[in-house]
Amino acid sequence: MRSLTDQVLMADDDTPGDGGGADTSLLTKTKPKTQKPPLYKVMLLNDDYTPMEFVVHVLERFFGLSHAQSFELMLVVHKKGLAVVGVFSHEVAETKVAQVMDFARRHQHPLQCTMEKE
Ligand code: TYC
Repeated sequence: MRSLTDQVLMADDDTPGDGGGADTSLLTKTKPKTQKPPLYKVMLLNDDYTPMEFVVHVLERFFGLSHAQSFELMLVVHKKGLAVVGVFSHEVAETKVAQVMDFARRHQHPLQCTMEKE
């Protein structure tokens, strides 16, 4: 006597001697449709007028970096011309850019912040 489990397992295969039935054992592999949302790099651009301390403050305030990390990153922008200061979803990146641009404008500094799809 076959167990109930074995009977259920045999019910849909083509094992000879088990009474036949359609062979559904060849499964088509389907790609899981999980698409990750695009990410955006937020960049700070160098200029000749924005004070270094102001940029350090921006990095601490809007990007959650420590004072030491902010100072290091500010120097990268200063020396290289620009640097990625964070990678975010489209909505968060847009908010960061707007916050930085508004803060710089209110303090009358020409600091520029932009975003770009990764
Ligand atoms: N170059 C500026 C200065 O010498 C400092 C600076 C750094 C400005 C980074 C902008 O994104 C910037 N005062």
